[in-house]
Amino acid sequence: MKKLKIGITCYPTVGGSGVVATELGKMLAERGHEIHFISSSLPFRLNKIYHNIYYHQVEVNQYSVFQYPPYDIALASKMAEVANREKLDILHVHYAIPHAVCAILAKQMAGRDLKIVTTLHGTDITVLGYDPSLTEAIKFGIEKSDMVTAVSNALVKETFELINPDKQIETIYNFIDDRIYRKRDANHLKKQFGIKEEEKVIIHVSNFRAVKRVSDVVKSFANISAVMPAKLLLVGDGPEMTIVCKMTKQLGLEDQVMFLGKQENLEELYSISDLMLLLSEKESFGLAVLEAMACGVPCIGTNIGGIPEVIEHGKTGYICELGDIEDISNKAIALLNDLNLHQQFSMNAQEAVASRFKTERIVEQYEELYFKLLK
Ligand code: GMT
Repeated sequence: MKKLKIGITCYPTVGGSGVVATELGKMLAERGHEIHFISSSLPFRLNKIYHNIYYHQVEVNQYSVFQYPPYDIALASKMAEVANREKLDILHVHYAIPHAVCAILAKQMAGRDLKIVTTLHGTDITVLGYDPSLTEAIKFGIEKSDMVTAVSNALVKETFELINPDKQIETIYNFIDDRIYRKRDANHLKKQFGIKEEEKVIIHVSNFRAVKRVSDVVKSFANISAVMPAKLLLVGDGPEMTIVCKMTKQLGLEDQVMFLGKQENLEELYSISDLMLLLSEKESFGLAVLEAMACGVPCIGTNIGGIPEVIEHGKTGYICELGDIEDISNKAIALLNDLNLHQQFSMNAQEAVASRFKTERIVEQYEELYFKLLK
């Protein structure tokens, strides 16, 4: 099999798209391809030296004549420079804007037959798609890419409804590293956190943006903890944190809600959890749900975006309507009270990850797409 040289650009800071882009790069490198990350800082999951992986930092100088530093131009220039020097076959960018648009410019600057693959993760479509000043740029980025993928069927549908690009978009689901995300013995953590044996553990992981509706998680937890001993692990940080802390205090839940902030080794936190809640109002996939499922945690999610494609209602968890706190709480309580059903959901969740979201298969789907393009 021919080994490819692939440039990858993503937002390198904490976030699902950066995680997926980095994990894909790592998996492709393990399969012998040469991977060049081109981004503003080192992707946070590239925390050690990996064979076949190179990193090229985009430097943006601040000149007094510019009101805003020209990041997009600097990125395109770096992409072109790396593409020519390293003889890249493909630029795989995550997000239509600015990354796909930068890649198109880079291809022209490089003057070589560089193929552009763009993966849509949602935020640029669901949020920016509503901003008329950017719609044409997103459409341009999609239409001028050689191939476009999206992380769920729901996102493909939404992209056509909002932007209607003249382009085929293929769904390739997200994946996790199945060697890391699996159920493990992490009972020492329960002891460290002071969680009692009889207490049920509910977990929520996000970047605490308003769309994640973390306040709905706390409200649902208030109902759950009213009828059974329970703890809520809130993992992550972001703009809604202050509001959520205030609400926790108002509901008198300070002793039951643990604010853990940004964490690594999430697989250990999932492994001590009995239920995951993701109650977002926008979510093209919900990577945290997949991570939790891989560790055997049943999930309750909202009937939004790609979440119903990840959680199978009545099999690996439940799908509830957005903001329906009563239904969410009732379903959570019933599941946590029924040990047999909980065990079955936990097994189903692990099986679903190993079949529908099988890491190897999904990486192969990207690989097949690259080879198809280069044929
Ligand atoms: O959800 C976020 O706020 C982060 C965002 C991102 O761009 O990193 O996540 C998006 O991409 C993830 C990976 O594909 C998906 O799992 C998330 O569902 C998606 N977020 C939204 O659609 C809001």
